[in-house]
Amino acid sequence: MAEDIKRQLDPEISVPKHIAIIMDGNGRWAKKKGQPRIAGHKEGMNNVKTIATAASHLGVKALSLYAFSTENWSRPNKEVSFLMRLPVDFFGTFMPDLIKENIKVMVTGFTDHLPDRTRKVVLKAVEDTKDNTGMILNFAFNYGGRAEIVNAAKNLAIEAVNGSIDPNTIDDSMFAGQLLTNQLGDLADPDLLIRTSGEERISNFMLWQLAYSEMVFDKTYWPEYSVENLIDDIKEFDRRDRRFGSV
Ligand code: V07
Repeated sequence: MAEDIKRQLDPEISVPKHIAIIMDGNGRWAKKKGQPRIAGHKEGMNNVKTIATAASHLGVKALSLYAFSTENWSRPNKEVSFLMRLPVDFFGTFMPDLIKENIKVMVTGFTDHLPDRTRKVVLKAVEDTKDNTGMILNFAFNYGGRAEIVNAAKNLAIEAVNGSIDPNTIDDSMFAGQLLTNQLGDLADPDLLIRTSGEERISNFMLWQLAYSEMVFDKTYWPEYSVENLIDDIKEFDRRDRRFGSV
């Protein structure tokens, strides 16, 4: 299986180490099929399994998925509670495959205010896969880019006030050390951002980390985004990377 997927990609092609995806178009996909929005979310969750497995087989080192933003709390209550059950569903069915694939689950986001059951399930998945050495599957969950930057600034301000750092020594790397993605080490910054469904914005996702990333906007709705789409987007990344490298 891993070899099957890998063979679809020319070995000359450079695979991004860290791919980040804004999984957009779930609601519109459902609408197109005359189904409720939550049907789109459910189908979108199933597609996370397909794409995460393929990315792992293609040799991606980290895959970050924007699952829930700090702004999504303003959606209707019913939709929010459905979304909060998706991680429970996800790990309930996909945990054995994650273990088999040697995938390490991480979460980037503010996990303290999540519903109890959701928080527990997510933290357990992180704990249960912490010694895995394969691809990092990083869920941006209750994440917001500005909130992350504000949080980093606050941490440094506190340290400056209590005297443990000299504010004049604050630089890029010290700042990055306070961001939630610091746990990803040298994989913190995505090489490639993909947004599905044709929207061309970053919507508060990884504002700091995307500073130098290639961005590919794919027209496919997330529930229909296939391994072939992923491979096409990696090829587009490779073409840009080559142009850049040849100057
Ligand atoms: C969600 C499915 C994917 C498309 C985007 C909207 C709906 C997987 C998760 C998830 C999150 C954390 C985690 C494990 C799985 C998820 C939400 C929505 C809120 F640790 N898919 N998915 N979470 N959708």
